[in-house]
Amino acid sequence: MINTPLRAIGISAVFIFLLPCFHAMSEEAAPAIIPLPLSMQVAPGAFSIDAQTALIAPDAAHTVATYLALRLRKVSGFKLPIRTRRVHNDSTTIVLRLAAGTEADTGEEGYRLSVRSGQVDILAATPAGLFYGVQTLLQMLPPDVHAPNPPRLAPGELRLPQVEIADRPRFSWRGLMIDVSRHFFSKQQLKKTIDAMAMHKLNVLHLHLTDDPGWRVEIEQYPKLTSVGAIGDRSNPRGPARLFFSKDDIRDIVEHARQQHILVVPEIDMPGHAEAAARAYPEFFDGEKTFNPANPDTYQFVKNILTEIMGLFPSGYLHFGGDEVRDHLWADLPEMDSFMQEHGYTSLHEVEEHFDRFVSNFIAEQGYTPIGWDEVVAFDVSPKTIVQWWLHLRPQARDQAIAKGHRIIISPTNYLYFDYPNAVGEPGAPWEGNDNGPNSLELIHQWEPVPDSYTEEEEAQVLGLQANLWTEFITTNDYYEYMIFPRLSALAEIAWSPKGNKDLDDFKKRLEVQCRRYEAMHINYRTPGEWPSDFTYITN
Ligand code: TNX
Repeated sequence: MINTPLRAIGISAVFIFLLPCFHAMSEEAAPAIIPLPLSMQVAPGAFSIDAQTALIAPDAAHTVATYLALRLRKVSGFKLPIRTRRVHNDSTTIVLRLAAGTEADTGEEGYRLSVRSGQVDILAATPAGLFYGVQTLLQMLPPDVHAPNPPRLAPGELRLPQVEIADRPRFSWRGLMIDVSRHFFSKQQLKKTIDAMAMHKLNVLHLHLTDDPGWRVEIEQYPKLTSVGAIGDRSNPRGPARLFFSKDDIRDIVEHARQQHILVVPEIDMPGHAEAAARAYPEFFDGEKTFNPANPDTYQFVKNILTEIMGLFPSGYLHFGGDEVRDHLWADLPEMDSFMQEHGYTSLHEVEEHFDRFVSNFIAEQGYTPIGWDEVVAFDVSPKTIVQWWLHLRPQARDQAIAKGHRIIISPTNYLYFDYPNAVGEPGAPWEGNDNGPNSLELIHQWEPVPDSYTEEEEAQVLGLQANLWTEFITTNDYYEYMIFPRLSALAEIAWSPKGNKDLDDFKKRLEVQCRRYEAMHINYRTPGEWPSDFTYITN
């Protein structure tokens, strides 16, 4: 009787005494990794990177080892040697191993990461898997490791907690689209975006290169596409500047992305959303902003452009748009009647189908995978076409694509449109009558993108997820980053981490560290729950 309360006091005293230590230990013990790995066991102990640490990597892993060595050199000044095998006087080693047999448990992009006191092991089936293991390793170090020019860390700060991680992505397509037509964003800004994507283990950068306000990519056979079509943007239609990427710029962006296992997928939007090209070559258009499908020469024009684009983007994917083909003047074209008669068409719907089928088949015949916005599902396009579902009010389009056997990418407006506001009253696309979010960080993180009703086979047709940054209203780099970050962290987590209950509180705790990383990267992220009142943005 007397013992009980005393014992209780004794026990709680021990707990009160120990709690801070446990806390401190668990802080070191649970690194803030975004996206959350599939499994992670943490134990007391650590691995310290110092001037004596060696990187061990076979030839096929050399590129990833060089990347890691460079990142570590920037923060430490250490020139860590890279060797193909251990030598006996190596004191501590970081071993990168490629083993084809591991594919069964890591998948193509997964990895295992083990940190013990004297050795770190990263094991994967592919260099991409090793690269993601390295990204996880970097997130275990202080946030400054992510700075473009990091300050030198003090010796002892390069400590990795002892962990065993097994990780692999849920989806193979983890993308972000940037619209460089409505407003142009520089090569430097795209490279900065690519670096941030790599930290999040995202792997597709989709560039919306053409639209009504501007044509943003050099095409040698049709120089007016940029000398005329690249003038101005949505805020300043008359320019004066020509804003576009030269072929060298594109090669530079593609290479920067490739080094970080990111594919750059070009979009040439057609037959609609093409006013910039129509200003340059009106002979292939309907008098306004839509390609003229009744002119036989239009098809050669399209083929020549797409051939140059494929030469420039080795990703193997080409997005041909196909969205919002409306307000065209096809019915007024003098050659339309005979075109329809010749093909036995009775509606302009069939004419649009004719065009989309031609373009998707041409892309597929060249060995590229065509991609179209979900409008194309209404047509008999190449079965190889990946359908990108965006119209959240039309889930039938998504389901129809699945039923027709297409692979799909999920990017509905009400979750993954990063041009939509984060919260009510905040900056974002102010489309009137549009269902405009808000697409909050929390909403995205808690969303299950694949309908429950899908069978396993249907789910396998879902390639993955993509967020889209349309830029009608986004005029500055600061605004652009404010809309992307930190929502990109939520996107990464639903695209990479396993299906199932996602712990929002835990995510938000990890996000605090992620925001320190954003600061190190000079990213103008939105502080969750706040936005600066002096922010200037267009509202119409
Ligand atoms: C719809 S999504 C569009 C874009 C706009 C966007 C604005 C899609 C395929 N078409 O042209 O920029 O909405 O949110």
